[in-house]
Amino acid sequence: MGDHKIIALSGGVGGAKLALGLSRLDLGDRLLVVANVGDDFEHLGLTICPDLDSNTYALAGLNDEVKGWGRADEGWRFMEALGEFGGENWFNLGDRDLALHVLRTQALAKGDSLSDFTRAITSSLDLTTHLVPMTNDPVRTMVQTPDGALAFQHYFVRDRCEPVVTGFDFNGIATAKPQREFMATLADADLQAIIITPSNPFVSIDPILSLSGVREAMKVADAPIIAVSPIVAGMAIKGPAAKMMAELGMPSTALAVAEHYGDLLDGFILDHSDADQADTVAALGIKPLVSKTVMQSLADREELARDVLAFAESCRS
Ligand code: FO1
Repeated sequence: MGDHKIIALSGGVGGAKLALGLSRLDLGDRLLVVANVGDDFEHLGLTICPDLDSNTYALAGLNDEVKGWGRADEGWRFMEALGEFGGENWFNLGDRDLALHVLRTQALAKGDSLSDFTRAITSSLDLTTHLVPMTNDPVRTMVQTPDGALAFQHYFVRDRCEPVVTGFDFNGIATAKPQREFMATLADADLQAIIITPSNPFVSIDPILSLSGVREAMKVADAPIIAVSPIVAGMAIKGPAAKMMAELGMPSTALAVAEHYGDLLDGFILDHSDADQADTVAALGIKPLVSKTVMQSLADREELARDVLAFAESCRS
């Protein structure tokens, strides 16, 4: 293979799992993972970047598989002390995880970009996969509810995804510049595939697609655009995607996700349990592939990654 390049658009848990699978296919530094930053927020004076961190920890094998976020082998003594002093303890920061937030806050304060800092961390972890934020500029997802707008982490963690969702705003999106390496790779003649990982379409993928120039650049890119459904048999593997779809008046189906991404897609991968929706996906002009999209083991992650790349190849020809 030439130095074909692959871009994976990733949010939290689901995206990070597929990113890890892709990173194990000997793609070396030809894999670029672009992480959502809409979940980021300032908390206790720290800049927290959950989706960048989920992808960093997953790629480095440091992630907590049970919680789906943060690090394995974690301690919570900081949180205990914080609680004892009456500090805000609704957002759990592990003792090891805290180091990343403190260093990031320090780096940003001295003028480093989020990309610079992320590169410093991934190289300190000897990662060959390139991981970049979708932008270096601040973008903050606001969740609209009947009782007003909620900052994303207030919706997702503090309020446990209970509020009814009526829509989303991505504060800062109009002026945020897409990350340089991301846009350069989209324009790269050797680009082999653009993968929309099985992350939440609304709060993980849409912020990336909403950056100015990104949709246009993806449409003119030489590579096929493949999405993996985050919905399996009407449910999200993890997180509020299915609940959001129901509240937005959409069916909570893989097909509805394909329709959401619409004419951006060349291919869409559904799980075996949703094989009956493949024909309707095809009728949208999107090539369907039925595969095993639920990733429990490391082998599942690698298998799906291989399927995605083979499918992209078949969509290209
Ligand atoms: N998610 C939770 O449900 N509860 C938490 O206390 C929590 C803490 C946390 C700390 C650091 C971090 O990087 C992620 C954390 N998450 C937590 C997950 C986070 O809210 C989500 O990963 C994303 O924002 C959505 O994918």
